[in-house]
Amino acid sequence: NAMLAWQRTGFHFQPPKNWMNDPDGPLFYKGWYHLFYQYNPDSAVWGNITWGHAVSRDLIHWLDLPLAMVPDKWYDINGVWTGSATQLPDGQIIMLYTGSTAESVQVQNLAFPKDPNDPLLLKWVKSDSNPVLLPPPGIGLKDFRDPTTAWFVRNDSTWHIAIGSRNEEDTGFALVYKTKDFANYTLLSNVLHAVPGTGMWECVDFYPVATESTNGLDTSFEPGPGVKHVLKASLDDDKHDYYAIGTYDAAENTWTPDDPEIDVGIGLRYDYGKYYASKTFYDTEKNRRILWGWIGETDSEETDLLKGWASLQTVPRTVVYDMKTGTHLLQWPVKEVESLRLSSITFSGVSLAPGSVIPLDVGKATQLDILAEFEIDKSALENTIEADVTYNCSTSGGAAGRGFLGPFGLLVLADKDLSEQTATYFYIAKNTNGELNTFFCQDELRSSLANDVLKRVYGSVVPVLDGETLSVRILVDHSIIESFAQEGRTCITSRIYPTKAIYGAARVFLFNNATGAGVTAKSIKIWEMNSAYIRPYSDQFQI
Ligand code: DQQ
Repeated sequence: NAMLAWQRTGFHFQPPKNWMNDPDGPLFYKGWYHLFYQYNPDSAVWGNITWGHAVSRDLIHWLDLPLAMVPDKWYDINGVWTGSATQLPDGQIIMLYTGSTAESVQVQNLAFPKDPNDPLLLKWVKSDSNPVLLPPPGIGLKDFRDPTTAWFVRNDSTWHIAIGSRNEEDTGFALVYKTKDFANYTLLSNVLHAVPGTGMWECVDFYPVATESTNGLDTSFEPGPGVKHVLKASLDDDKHDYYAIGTYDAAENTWTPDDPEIDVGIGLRYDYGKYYASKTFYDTEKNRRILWGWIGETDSEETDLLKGWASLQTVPRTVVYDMKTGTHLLQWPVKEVESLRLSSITFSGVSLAPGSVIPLDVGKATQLDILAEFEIDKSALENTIEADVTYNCSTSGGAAGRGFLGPFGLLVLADKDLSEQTATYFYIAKNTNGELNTFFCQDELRSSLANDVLKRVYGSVVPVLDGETLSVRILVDHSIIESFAQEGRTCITSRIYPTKAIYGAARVFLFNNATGAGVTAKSIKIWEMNSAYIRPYSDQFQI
């Protein structure tokens, strides 16, 4: 089936076949980036979870290796679930992961590379001490999973790890354990942080960010001036990844959000689209922090079984503190992805009158990297007294809903008649005090003529500072669209399944559906993207 075949992506990581979910234990080791991932070797639906494993020199081209770990012990017989890697100062790698037992009890386990001299880390050994942690008293046997990368705490010379959980009142939180040897642990008496009503915290991530530079920081970097800590939880209840920026007090074992109104689980999301179970790691090679995220499917399970695979990983993103807003992180595709850029076409100063749709002739349009900048007419902004004060991407009419100052943006994976199109757009709302709120949204409602797929309008407010134009980057790759507004302050990922806007029929348009404002697309640069290779490993392979 050509339509289903077309959905496989060109430059996103996906195993050759079958089901994948969370990224696990990412790290850089002896010249190779390692990505492990939750994987069902038997089918395109979740189950029988093992650790798949792939390596790359550049985070773009991948060799898919044999399974790293399979459920073969009593403590992980029901699945080798999510975990994280820690690299000790002497180079040793510690892998901690959750095992699900035959009774579905969640326990934490330790594994090591069998041969630390093997840069590919092909073979893994599970520790004789396993399980190293059982759910502590008062914690549900199924509410104890996904250990973080460990960080070293100097005042008591121990390594600390966090594990997500919840209580009976549905407060989500991160438990913290300390250890010297990764086999014996002590539970700290208070939790790192808790937020009422957020439910089970999956895949907790906890890391420092520099507030005065864009360098990444090692996970053990000491709290202090010029450093803040990010706490992220994946909420099992609503399947989104929420982060907050705050201050970590290692001696007290507490983390406090800068702004309690945008705390973990109630404030900012890494990505407002289909995105979950993400995890960062510190790239020792290039001194940056890199974020992986699992992008599930929004089509039906039957279709996934038919096509024989399900899920993608995002293009890895660098994460830095946004020094301009001080409230957000900035996420941006790693610069290596630019090595896939082929020819480009530039457009500049394109006027978009209210109600216009303008095709952009870019040739092949199924693998693209798009950079676009927009400016809305100043007079319209100044003359409007009030517009769409209560706008909300998800409940709006999407790109078809017309307001005074939006929507305007791009249509990608569109066919020439626009019977299929996905809109990435800005929408400006203005309150009675003249304050502007800019929304960044992605509208999937007309992304596919198929009716067994979920289609939504995603998005949120994006801060736009004085003097900034509205800018967006969009990575288009067959069935995935990853969009980044204002240098990555707000991000949206969509899985979409066009039936007509495929192969040579896929096109790009600019549009302005505002009723009251002209918009200028100041500059648009569109690259056709090459494919990355993702090759299965063979024993013949020579490093
Ligand atoms: N996926 C894993 C769990 C984790 C969940 C199981 C998040 O460890 O909590 O595949 O997607």
